[in-house]
Amino acid sequence: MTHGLVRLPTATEIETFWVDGAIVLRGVIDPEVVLALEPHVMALLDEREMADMTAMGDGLAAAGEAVLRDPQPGRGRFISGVDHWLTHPEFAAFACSSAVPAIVATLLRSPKLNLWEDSVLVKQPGTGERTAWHQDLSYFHVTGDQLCTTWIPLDHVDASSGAMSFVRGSHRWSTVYRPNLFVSTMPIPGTEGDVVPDIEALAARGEVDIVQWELGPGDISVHHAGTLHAAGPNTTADRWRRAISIRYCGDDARYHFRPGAPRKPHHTDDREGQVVDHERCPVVWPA
Ligand SMILES: O=C(O)CCC(=O)C(=O)O
Repeated sequence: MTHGLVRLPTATEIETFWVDGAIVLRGVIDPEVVLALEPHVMALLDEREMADMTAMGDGLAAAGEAVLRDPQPGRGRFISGVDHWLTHPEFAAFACSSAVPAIVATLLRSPKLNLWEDSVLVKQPGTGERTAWHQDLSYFHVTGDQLCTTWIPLDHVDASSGAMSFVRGSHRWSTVYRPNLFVSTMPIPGTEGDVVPDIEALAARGEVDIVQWELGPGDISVHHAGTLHAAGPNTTADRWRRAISIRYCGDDARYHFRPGAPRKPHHTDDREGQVVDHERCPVVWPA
C-alpha cells in the first residue's frame, strides 16, 4: 500500500540522492498521515523503552567525557527510542505500508526493500544536546549500497530547533567510521576503525560541504547509510523537534557483522553474507 503518497521522487531527485548522499523531498507525503502519529510519539515519551539522551550526557559528563551540548541549555530533553514498529501497530503501518517504502524504493532504484528499524527522536524546546557526526552504516550489521535512512519531521524544523546537517558526498569516502554515543564523539567501546574526523574544522577549511534544510510535515529527508550527518540542539523556547527516522535496506544489502556495534536478538553471526530477509527485518516493498 502507499497510504498518504502525494508523489514519488523525480528523476532529478533520484540522481541528486546518489551524487550527494542526501536529499530533501518536499511535499511527498500527506502531512495528515504524518501528524496522525503525534499522539503516539507523545505517548512514547513516558515509556521505559525510550532512552533519555540528556541523562546519558549527564552521566558521560560526570565521568569526565566531553558532551556535545550548549553551555547553558534549557530544560528540554533529548529522548530517543528504536524499533517501535515491533510493539506499536501505528508505527508498523507507517514504516511498512505507508507511502514511505514506495518513496524509498524509488529513490534507491531497488525492486525490493526490507525494513531495518524505525526510531523516534525528540528534542524538546530548550534541549542543549547536539547529535554528533556519524554514519548510520557504523551501527548497522549490513553491507551494500542501497541502504538509507528517512528522517520525517512532525514539526517545522530549522537550524534553531535542531535540523539535520549532512556532509555532501561523504557516502563515497569509502570509510566506515566508529559509531559514537550520539551526544558525545566518544566511540562505542569495542568498535573498530577510525574515529569520525572533526567535520566543523574540515568545513571551516572549505574541505567539506555541509548541507542543511528546513523541513515541515509532508517533507522528508533521505540520507545514504554512509553519509556523515549530525543535528543541532533545540535552542527554541517553545518549539518541539519531533521526528520519525526509518532505516531501509534495498536489494543489494547483505548481513555484515561489525564488532562492538549494538546487536538485535536476531543478529547472529551465522547470517553473515546472507540476504537480510527475516521476520524482524521484513520485506516491505513490493507491498
Ligand atoms: O534526529 C537526530 O538528532 C539524529 C537522527 C539521525 O542521526 C538519524 O536518524 O540517522
